[in-house]
Amino acid sequence: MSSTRPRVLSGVQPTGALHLGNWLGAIRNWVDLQDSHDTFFCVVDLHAITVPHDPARLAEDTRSTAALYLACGIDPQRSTVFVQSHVGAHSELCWLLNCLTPLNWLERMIQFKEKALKQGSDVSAGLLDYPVLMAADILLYDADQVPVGEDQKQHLELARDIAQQRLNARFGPKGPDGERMPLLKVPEPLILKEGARVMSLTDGRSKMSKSDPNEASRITLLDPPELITKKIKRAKTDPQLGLEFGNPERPEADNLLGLYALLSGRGREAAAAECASMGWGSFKPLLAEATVEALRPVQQRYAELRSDPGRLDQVLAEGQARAEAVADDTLARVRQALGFLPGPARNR
Ligand code: AQP
Repeated sequence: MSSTRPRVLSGVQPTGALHLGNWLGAIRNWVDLQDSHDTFFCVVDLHAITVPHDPARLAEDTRSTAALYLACGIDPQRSTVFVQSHVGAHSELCWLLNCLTPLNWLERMIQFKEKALKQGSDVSAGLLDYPVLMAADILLYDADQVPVGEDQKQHLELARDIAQQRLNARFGPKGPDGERMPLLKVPEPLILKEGARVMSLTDGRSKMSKSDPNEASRITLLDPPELITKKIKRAKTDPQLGLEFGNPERPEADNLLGLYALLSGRGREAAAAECASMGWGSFKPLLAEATVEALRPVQQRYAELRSDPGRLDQVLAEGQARAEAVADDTLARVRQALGFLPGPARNR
């Protein structure tokens, strides 16, 4: 890990079994980033309780998510892998940022409106506050870049506004000419390559999601081969022969062909040529086989990791220590800039 590399931070919520969207849209890209970036990956368990959650599942989902990061190729020697709630600075910076963030900035967040709508009257203040916690996650690590999908662009923009307009412009240390200098780094979005959006197997127009009540809508990374084959067999299709990309009338063809291109390793052009005149009945077994084969090594590594819980605990403890070293430093800078009296243990 070299400190001269741009730093990135990202995470997934432990809100259930990770699926192909989480893998192809996020974690697979993180694996490549390890070659070029200083990488921090956390399991964002504090975010997971912004919607109703089951305490009996949270710890298990947190462990399985962390184990899947490693099974997918995140290397704890090269990346800092940790659990968000293990680093207290996330909650504390979130509070400080809360007090500086205008309420109406949060009220216009699209994800809040969508998720709030789904929950009816039982919407927590935490759901509204989700993007401020996300801003704290990012800003604590002086991240240069944040990998974002379409759905998270607005939240990153908010994190940038909080850093720039509410912290740096108001509380940044004054330079010799009286101008304010940056207190926090303002992160840039890192737009990632193809595979960014995987759609539901039962509706090609909505994204594959952990919270979709219909389990047939997603393939999880731990689904056994028979279940993968069954889900693909039942996936929604259309009456047309031949698979193709980019036809707005055929979102399922676009999605499933995209999955085949990625999971088989053939790439989009070769996959499109191979399947251009193929019927669904021939295509689906091909996609099922490619999916099973792509997930096989991930599932093998996952089983190994889960059979040795001490190893995962050790990775997370080391990750916590490395993350805390950076996060506590940033928090101390912000506390000082905001005028807090240092406590005895914070005498810096
Ligand atoms: N369908 C998807 N296609 C591509 N990328 C996806 N991601 C999620 N779904 C897809 C990416 O996975 C990362 C972590 O997501 P998250 O768990 O923090 O939250 P999410 O985006 O809300 O994912 P889900 O599965 O839809 O979870 P629930 O249902 O719990 O809200 C992010 O980088 C995301 O872009």
